[in-house]
Amino acid sequence: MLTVFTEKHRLRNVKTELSGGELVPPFECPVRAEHILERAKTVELGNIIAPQEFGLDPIYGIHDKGYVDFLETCWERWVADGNKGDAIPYMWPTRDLRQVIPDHVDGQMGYYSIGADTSISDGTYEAARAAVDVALTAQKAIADGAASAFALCRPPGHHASANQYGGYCFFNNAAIAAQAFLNQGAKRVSILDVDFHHGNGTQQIFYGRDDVQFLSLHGDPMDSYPYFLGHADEQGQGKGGGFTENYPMGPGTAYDKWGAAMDDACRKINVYGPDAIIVSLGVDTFKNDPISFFKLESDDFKRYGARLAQLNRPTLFVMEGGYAVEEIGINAVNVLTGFEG
Ligand code: SP5
Ligand code: ZN
Repeated sequence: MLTVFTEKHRLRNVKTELSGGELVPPFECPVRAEHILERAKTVELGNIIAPQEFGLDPIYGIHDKGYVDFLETCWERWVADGNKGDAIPYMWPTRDLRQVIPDHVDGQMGYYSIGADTSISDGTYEAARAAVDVALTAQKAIADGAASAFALCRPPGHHASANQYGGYCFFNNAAIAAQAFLNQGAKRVSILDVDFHHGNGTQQIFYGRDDVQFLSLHGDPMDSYPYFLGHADEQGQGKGGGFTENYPMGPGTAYDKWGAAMDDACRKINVYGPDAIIVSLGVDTFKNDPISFFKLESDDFKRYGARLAQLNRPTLFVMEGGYAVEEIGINAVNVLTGFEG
């Protein structure tokens, strides 16, 4: 399987994450991608190529221009305002407040974010742009005839909506790739999100549409980030009704239950009959993940990779989360080798 990777991911390298009331080293850190790349080389997964540049147009197909402009200028404006640390929001336009976009960078951070877990610093925008190019280059390989490809994206994307960042995500790499398939003539695309966390951004982007089916297996939002989306009764709206499927699962969920949900999702994908499948590949379902509560073993990643291969459709893997850094390479690449059989 082809892997697309760029060293530009290292530009995403914030100092701090607000976690548990402290500023800690970020869970989403550069060594994650390096370990996955090393493992792909070790098992000789296939060629590794650098991305082409696709520019801003595919991003504007999914994200608002005001949001993109904000991400491009946030850090320089934050520094110009005299701040020393990473840019972290602290005020949001919640429930009964007005949704007027403020001029000040502090207010815009609140307007354009879903939470405080995602700091911004120098290079964040450029790395997020490069991650989109990684996803689109892998998408193009499939459009050109490859059966599958691996977009080793960093930063991840599935928590980013049309106009909000958070959960370590800025541009929704998987959503942008899905739109590329459609623009090139695909009638239907399925996005299967196996990251531990609900893919709220992807769900929001496609909630009212019938040309992208979104399915997510994740920690029950009653107990887990992102807390405010991902319940089983969210199934799409308008002509998107029935094209969103959520499988929230509780603390301690192991492969017996998780694999059954995966099987059900695969059956629903077959009924939908997509021209391509995008797997939002987070491996934070692993038993040792520091911020998650599922109990998958390393071999389980191979098992569900093999299940995905049975769908027998063009499949684009887009890297999302996974924070057990020592095992992240083995777990992510196990999905891909399991898929290749
Ligand atoms: C792509 C992805 O996997 N994003 C996940 C974002 C989760 N961010 C919140 C993590 C909270 C960790 N700190 C909680 C400490 C509570 N004691
Ligand atoms: Zn996650």
